[in-house]
Amino acid sequence: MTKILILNGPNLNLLGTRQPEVYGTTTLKDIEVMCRSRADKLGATVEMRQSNHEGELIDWIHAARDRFDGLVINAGAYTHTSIALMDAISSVAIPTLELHLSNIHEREDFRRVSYIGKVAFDLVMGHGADGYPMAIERMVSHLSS
Ligand code: CA2
Repeated sequence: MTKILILNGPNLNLLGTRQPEVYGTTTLKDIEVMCRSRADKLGATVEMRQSNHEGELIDWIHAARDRFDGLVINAGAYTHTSIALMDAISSVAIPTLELHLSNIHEREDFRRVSYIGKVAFDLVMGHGADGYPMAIERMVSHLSS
């Protein structure tokens, strides 16, 4: 069975509770339920985690090496700053999909740079919470092709 790890970076624990005009009203827990349901339909399993700490995200990526077939990551603001996360993804060589709630190409200039994008095979952005099950779908189809 295909096993997918979904990682969420800093501040995404606040989803659904602050700035609903930017990030919507769906909580991360709701998103986890949506992902699990989509994965079930596709014969896959998902594990979802969130951390506000770069090092913890890196440790989880390292540990994913022999445990997961694919990584879906919304690295939050680390997307635009973290060469360390990019290197961690390269080092484990797990197929990785970059995910964002918002369209990072239509926001501030500093959000246009993505280190995650340099090591990801695909990008889903601008679909809010619906982007998560969409990303699961794309990951499963990538892994089966
Ligand atoms: O659009 C996305 O998914 C982002 O990864 C979200 C990050 C942002 O820094 C990236 O440029 C794009 C910010 C996550 C903050 O999440 C919050 C959620 C609710 C309330 C406040 C922040």
